[in-house]
Amino acid sequence: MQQNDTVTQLKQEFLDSLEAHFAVSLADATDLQRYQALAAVVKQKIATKWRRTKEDYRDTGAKQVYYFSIEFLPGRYLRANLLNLGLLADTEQMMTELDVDFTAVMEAEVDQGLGNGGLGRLASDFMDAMPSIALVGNGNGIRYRYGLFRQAFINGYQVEYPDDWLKNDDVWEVRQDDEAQVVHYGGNVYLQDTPDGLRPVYDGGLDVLAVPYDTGMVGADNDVVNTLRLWSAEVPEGVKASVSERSVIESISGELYPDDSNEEGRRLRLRQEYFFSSAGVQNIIKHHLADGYSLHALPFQVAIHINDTHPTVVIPEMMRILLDEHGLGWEEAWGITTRTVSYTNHTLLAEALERWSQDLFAQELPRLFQLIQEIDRHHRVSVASEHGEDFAWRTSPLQDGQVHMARLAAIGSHAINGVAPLHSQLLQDKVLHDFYILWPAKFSNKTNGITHRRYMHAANESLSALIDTKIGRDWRKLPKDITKLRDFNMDEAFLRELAVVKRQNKQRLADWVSHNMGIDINVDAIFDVQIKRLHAYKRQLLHLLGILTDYLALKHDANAYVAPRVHIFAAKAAPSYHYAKQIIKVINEVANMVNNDPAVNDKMQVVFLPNYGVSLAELIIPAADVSEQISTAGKEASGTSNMKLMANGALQLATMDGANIDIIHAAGAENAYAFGMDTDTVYKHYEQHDYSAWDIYQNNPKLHRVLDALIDGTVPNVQEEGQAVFDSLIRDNDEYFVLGDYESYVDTQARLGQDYQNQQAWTRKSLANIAASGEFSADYTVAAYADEIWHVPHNLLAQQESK
Ligand code: 7GP
Repeated sequence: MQQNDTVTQLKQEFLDSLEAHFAVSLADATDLQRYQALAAVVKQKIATKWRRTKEDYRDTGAKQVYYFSIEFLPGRYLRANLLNLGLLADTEQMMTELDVDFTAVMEAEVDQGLGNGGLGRLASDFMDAMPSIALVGNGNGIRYRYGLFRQAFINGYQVEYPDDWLKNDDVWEVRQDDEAQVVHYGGNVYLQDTPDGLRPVYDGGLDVLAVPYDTGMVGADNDVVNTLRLWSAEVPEGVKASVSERSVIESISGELYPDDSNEEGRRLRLRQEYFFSSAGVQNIIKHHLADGYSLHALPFQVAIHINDTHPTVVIPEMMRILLDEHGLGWEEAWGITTRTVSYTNHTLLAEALERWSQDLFAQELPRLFQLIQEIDRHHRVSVASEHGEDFAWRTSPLQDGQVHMARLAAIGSHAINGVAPLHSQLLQDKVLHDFYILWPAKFSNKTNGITHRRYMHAANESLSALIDTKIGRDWRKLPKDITKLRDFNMDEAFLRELAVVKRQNKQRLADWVSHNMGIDINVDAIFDVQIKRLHAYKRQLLHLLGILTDYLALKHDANAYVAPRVHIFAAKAAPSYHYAKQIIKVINEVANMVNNDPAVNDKMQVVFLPNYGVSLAELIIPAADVSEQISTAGKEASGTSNMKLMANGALQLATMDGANIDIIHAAGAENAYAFGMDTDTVYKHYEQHDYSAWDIYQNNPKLHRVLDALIDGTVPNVQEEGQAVFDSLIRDNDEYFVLGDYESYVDTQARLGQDYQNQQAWTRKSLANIAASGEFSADYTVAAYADEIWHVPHNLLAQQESK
């Protein structure tokens, strides 16, 4: 009865909203109008909780967490918000009653793509987890005018179009003019003796107004709504800016720098980093003081977390404010700063550890540079006596004309963590080893997590509902409860139902592919999925060599045994990452060749879905049978698609890297397909220089033939790209050991293909993965940050106990 009331009320609100906003009836409204009208209704429901949450935080003086991240990758909000508000089912019913295609309405929302990949999506998963466990945590980032580019393929090449995500306005955000902050760049700075001590005097430079746009982050089934604050760069009021000055200023929040792990950002990127760091810290301190707290209370009232090194300038910026604006002494300011800031590292790739030229840094941020010099001096003095000059040298923020951001982050924070056990170990043992010697207690591991709400409850409603029928609904609140599903692994009827759900999800994806790409894929085949940024270390290439192996086997002998597979790729390559784009071209040409060859067609197909993003992930993941997590061991910090895919019942085909290890352990080795070199072997090869791609090529005739196919015209239209791939593997000795893992990969694929033929046994393995996925919930991850790093309360345990 009550449900019907909610549906009736929602219906009225929705129709009223359509009329109020657009003066249209439902029948005449476009999907976009329907979306915007419904979103406005939802926003209204969020608003009250949001206001109350803010008031509550202020009144109780709760310690606040601020998660600083240069990327957030929220995807669409409507469905996730409805789910968390407990209104998704009612809304679906309302739409059915109104005879409206709800999917089309939801798809009218553009994906907010203000991030590149794992790091940005993790930040958004945390934004979902924090309010859901009643944790006082806010996001702080940049409101890029243009998100990551929209990807299309033309002749198999990646083409990048601007992602104009604000074209139709963003329904969810609220502009907060009275919270704006001025951020200063460049000019000259000199120190003047004043009665209060040395004070900087600024001469020239550029003032930029940072205007925040806030979005409510809705907790699941509670009354908590936290804030994601994204800053936009504008010309300060009253400043006469020339056209070119204006464009310099606006470019600061103009577009997401298409950087992911290895591309170098330059001047604009540094400006962006300072922009949201400075605006955020200034604003936090302003409120802290306005609420009546002393600066010394900062570490007790505020935790600032820096998501990788991009916001590291938070550290010298905080020092600047405490010293220059509030006259604190160095030691007290340093104590406050380091006790407030904590740092997560997300990468082991040496080339991805941020470094800035000191000249550039000093030009753009002259006062901060002075402060970093001072931090550097203090650091050297404090470590040299015990550890020697050499040690001081290689741990100093300033070395060889560069500013080393990871070092600054390690020195200026009280906690440093990696994102999976192996990764955290490697940080301690290798990448940040010197800092581990200095401060072992700063180091910890916080294994990444995902939000099952978005990736499972919402994206895979039929699976979630089926699970409810077996173990009730508690697991939706307490993800680890999903292990109860293990009791049903001999329940044949249940296994059949699971298989039916998987098949429906595969059909849904197949419909999308057919509609958008004009390719009809075989839903009886294994959906073999690799979805992630295109990067050499992630080795999409290894997957491709496997495909070519099957292809050549079938061409040679039409009866060769190859389990039918649809190979599904989705990935963006950074626009300046030439090699990654060449790999895309080769995959697309192989796809073309395979898909148009009737001789192999019933056994294999290859599709590369364009414009990978959160919404596409939500469609692909529920449909996956196999999750390819095949990075070179020791290179992938954690991975998170691995967790999403396991939760949806895909089996991992994986190297022992990042969180793959933990997933395999949780699901049971017999329910995954591990292969390839481990980290020790990889490191030994690097150290002993004993790896020879050439020898492998010469000694493995099958692989030899596959590689030749890239350069002898077998794969058409890839003269240049096929050669580039070949050269990187053979001439440049295959930095990521693609060939070293080839044999093991194809053998494991063959075994997997055999196993798939026994549907029941396969589904049982799939069930084991789903049942083990609970521990990878971001709710637990965030709770661990809260308990061990931020020291703020949450109610995850309370939920567990009250059960
Ligand atoms: C990624 C890591 O590559 C991935 O392994 C991890 O799961 C994810 O962060 C979340 O921790 N890194 C990035 O996306 C990135 O931009 C550059 O790293 C610092």
